[in-house]
Amino acid sequence: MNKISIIGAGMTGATTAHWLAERELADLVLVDVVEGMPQGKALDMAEAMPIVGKDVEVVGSNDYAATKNSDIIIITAGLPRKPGMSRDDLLKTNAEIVGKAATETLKYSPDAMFIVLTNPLDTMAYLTMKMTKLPRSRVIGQAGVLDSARMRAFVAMETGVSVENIQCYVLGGHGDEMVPLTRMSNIAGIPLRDYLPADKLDAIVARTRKGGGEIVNLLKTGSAFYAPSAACAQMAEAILKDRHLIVPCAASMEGEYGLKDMFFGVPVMLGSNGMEKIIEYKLDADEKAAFDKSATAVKETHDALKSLVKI
Ligand code: TXD
Repeated sequence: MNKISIIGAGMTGATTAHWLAERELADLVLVDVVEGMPQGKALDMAEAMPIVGKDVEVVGSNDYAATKNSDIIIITAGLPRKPGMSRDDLLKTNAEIVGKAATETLKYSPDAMFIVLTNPLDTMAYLTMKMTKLPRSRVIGQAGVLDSARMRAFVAMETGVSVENIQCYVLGGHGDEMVPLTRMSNIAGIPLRDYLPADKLDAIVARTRKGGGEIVNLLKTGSAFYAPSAACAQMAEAILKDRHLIVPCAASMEGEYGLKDMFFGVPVMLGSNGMEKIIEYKLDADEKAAFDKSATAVKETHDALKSLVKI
């Protein structure tokens, strides 16, 4: 059986474990700093396995040693912003948490792939690669699968067509400047722009960009977790099953799309070698401008990180 360890057993971490257990994809370890919590959630999930008929071990721990020999490490550990805390304060705190999680788990699982979820996403994935010094194929950030799924869900709600027929590609940084590529998106092969009137499509694009905020406003405490964790599970499955699945993820850029020394949301191929390939779309002038704007925003956060933490 494969082994996946999830660092941070909060809303996204525990729900990722839930989706993965249902797929009987790997034995699972939940690690958190809160005493008893990962153990309790893991035990509860393990007790559900007889009901769903899956032979999966689920254990919780406060010790990174429990992650030994994992095939995949998923990092969701982090703090949300508290009153009085600046974005830079949060950046520094989460950088310490994510940096430690990445370097500690790597000691126990030197061959693992890393999927990063903690915000600010692109920058935390960048930090993970820098701190672990791993090749870029082994560090992938989750954002685009989620953002694209949100857009697909909104198109399905608008049209009544099955979500399976709807393909959408949301690229760029995981922030307000993300780039929903409507030209590449389609319903059963029909370009979205031909299927939907412009005003409806514009509304879907705007809603996608603010998709995270919409959930935060509704929940009042905490942020989205079902869809983000489903996205992590899909990425982990693509790697373990060597699917060569093309999905938008945050990847380390080495000249693709004219970008370097940064993580950015682009279509990648996921298989047993991790991030196996970056797919380069031919962008038109408007798309390129939107890409550049988003890249500038991501770079700013990368630069803020570099001024706070030595990497
Ligand atoms: O698309 C995306 N990338 C995102 C990102 C979608 C949803 C959530 N996104 C971000 O993931 C969010 O902004 C946060 O930065 C992370 C985790 O979100 P989640 O909703 O799971 O937060 P919780 O429920 O607060 O869980 C975080 C857990 C919590 O249990 C802490 O005790 C734990 O992280 N934590 C730690 N675990 C291990 N080790 C350390 N050091 C640690 N510090 C905190």
